[in-house]
Amino acid sequence: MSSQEQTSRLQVPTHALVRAVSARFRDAVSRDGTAAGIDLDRARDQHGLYVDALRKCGLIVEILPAQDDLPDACFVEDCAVVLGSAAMITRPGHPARLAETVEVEEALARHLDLTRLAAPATLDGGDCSKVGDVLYAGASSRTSSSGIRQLEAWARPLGWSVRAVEIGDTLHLKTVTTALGRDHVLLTENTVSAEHFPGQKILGVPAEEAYAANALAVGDRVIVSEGYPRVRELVEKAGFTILTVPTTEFRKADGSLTCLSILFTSSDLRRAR
Ligand code: CIR
Repeated sequence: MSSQEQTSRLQVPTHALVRAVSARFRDAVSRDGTAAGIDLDRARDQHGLYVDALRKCGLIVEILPAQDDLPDACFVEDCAVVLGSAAMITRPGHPARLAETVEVEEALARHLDLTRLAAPATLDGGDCSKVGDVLYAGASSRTSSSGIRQLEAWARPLGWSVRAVEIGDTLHLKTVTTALGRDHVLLTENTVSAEHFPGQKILGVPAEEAYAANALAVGDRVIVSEGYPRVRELVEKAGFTILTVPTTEFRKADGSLTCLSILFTSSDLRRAR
């Protein structure tokens, strides 16, 4: 791996791409039909607080307008996987979400070198987790084996190894584990094996706080969902600075913190360095 690649891997992101909440957010995909109970005003307030937290982490936030005919479109994470100055535009695994990539691709093209996942493969960004120098890919109902093969063919020349992890009927890999950086990983107990993550300090999330295993790290700051004291304590004790954001309405649509943004370092800034 070149030193430039190593630098980009360690880079703290400078930008976040998000998309405002659809007026039809109550029609979002949800396994237990809970999205029907979303309070739209509250969801929009919570999205605003999320954007505030991203800014407090020092990120420049680009907000795409809501797309009312795409109820799940605020969950932009699933539309792209970013590695340094490159991004793969995905094909989300739920058919109702396939059209969500169009505006995300337009926005990221201004900053990153793009590759598109080819049909009929599918892959959700929520299944992709960068830990150290490994890109983990959840083999889920949304991410196909051919999607993971394409991910690997794209990521390997960029200096990443890809490791597939079977996640059973969990929605996404990042539903149960997120990397915080500095060799720390949040992992819900009794889900995927900690042996997948050699050399990492595992912060075991108890079942009653499983939802909060999805946290969003930006450098030394970590955004944690409000109302999960054990996870907050775990992350704080590991030396990170905590920001909390309420996410009750996104949870009703099976979404959590990482799902709501794509973090990247702008190529404009890279050029200026
Ligand atoms: C879905 O089922 O696709 C959305 N309602 C939730 C997606 C959450 N995204 C994520 O975890 N990356």
